[in-house]
Amino acid sequence: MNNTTIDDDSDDIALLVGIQKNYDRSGESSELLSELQELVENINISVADKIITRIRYPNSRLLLGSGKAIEIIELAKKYKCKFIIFDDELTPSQQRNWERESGLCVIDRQEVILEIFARRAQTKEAVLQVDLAQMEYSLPRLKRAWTHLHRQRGGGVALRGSGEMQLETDKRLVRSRIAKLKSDLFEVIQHRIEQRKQRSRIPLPTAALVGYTNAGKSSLLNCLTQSNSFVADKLFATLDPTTRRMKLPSGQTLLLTDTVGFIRRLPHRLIDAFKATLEETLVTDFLIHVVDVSHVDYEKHRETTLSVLNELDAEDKKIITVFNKIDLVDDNNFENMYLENIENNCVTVSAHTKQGIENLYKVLQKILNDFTVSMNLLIPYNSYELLGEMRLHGGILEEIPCGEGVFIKGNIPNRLVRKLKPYLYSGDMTEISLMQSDYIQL
Ligand SMILES: Nc1nc2c(ncn2[C@@H]2O[C@H](COP(=O)(O)OP(=O)(O)OP(=O)(O)O)[C@@H](O)[C@H]2O)c(=O)[nH]1
Ligand SMILES: [Mg+2]
Repeated sequence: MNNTTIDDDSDDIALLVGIQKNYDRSGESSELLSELQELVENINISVADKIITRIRYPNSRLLLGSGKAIEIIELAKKYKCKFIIFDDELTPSQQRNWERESGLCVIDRQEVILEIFARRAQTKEAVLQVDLAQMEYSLPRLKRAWTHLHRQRGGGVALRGSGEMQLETDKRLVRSRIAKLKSDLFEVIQHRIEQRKQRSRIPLPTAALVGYTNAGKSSLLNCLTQSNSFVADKLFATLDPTTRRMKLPSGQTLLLTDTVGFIRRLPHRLIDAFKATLEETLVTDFLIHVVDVSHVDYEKHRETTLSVLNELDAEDKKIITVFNKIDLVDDNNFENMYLENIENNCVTVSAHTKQGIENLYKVLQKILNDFTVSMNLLIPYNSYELLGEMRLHGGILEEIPCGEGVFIKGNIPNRLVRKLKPYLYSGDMTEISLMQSDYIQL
């Protein structure tokens, strides 16, 4: 069989297959299959039909029994499908067996997600990360009858015949490309670590927006910071972390970082690949977990995000839960229901209509108060640069120039407290007013 490339083509049609195992919660496979349909449509493949098949034990050759496999292949041919797409992971040999039996391109959810990431990646780092994940995915699959969805499977490595000699050459090429990608990535990551170090010199509290894909993280970033990050009704619209400065009504400022969304059965190699990017999330002071509450599966989405955070060892971070898209939920009393609980840092909002944003400000302020200490300071004129740092932070409540320096009353970030301790002012305000009047008279 010749290697064939699957490109963007309006005639690309797929049959989706979900597997129901004995221990699966009822309804779970059909929810996952609907999500797979959304993913598949995101790469311009239309879905002819979705079928769920029950299995007791996975079959090592085809994952499911051969009778069922024949049925699926016949159905796919009846619909003139180019693809059979499994929601469950196929081993390289199962994938090969399916392709041999059907003569069609047989892929799994992992490969679909990898393809979406490949199409969305914009920055050098994201491109390298996805490229590496795709290479590692395809290395044990080089014997496949069909090429990767990617135009040139092997990322520029032209794959021709399927003879053993050719296979060895292909493997060598892919391995050397993997090594090159790793070393390029190392450099890019070093550069970002340097940038992060520079950013941490600014003593602003930081938070990351995390959550399931399409929950509205970028929309919330735009709503809170009056910026215009890329928002789209697409899965994985954001792949690169974007950081923006946000100001609370109190004048206090914080840095917000938008991140890549999560999804159920996110390929492990992608979590690994994006670990470096996601680490940006982990170095923030706290997390804002955005949940699309208008989605029927929002509870599952929430659990998935929490479990990925767990894998990233971020579960101990303080988390604000923002139930977004409340405008799409019919029940007007919804926000008064069990979800909204400012004490527990849960709020319901709409990034579109701004409903509930005031409550989010309140929760953010409450959290920021934990990162700041209320202080009265007298900064001498020869330490003016400290004043600059405090102004940047935005926690200054009063600033009074007087004879000996500038009197500051403010909420000072924990990170600056040690540096500012020598300038603590223990006198009272009358003295400051007196000093100020002396200063003005001069
Ligand atoms: N009705 C309504 N739609 C919203 C709201 N917030 C976001 N959306 C829509 O939801 C879709 C996804 O929004 P994004 O902000 O791109 O979501 P995201 O979480 O950044 O998604 P990824 O980057 O793909 O992970 C877009 O079509 C938004 O317009 C909201 O509060 N109400
Ligand atoms: Mg986004």
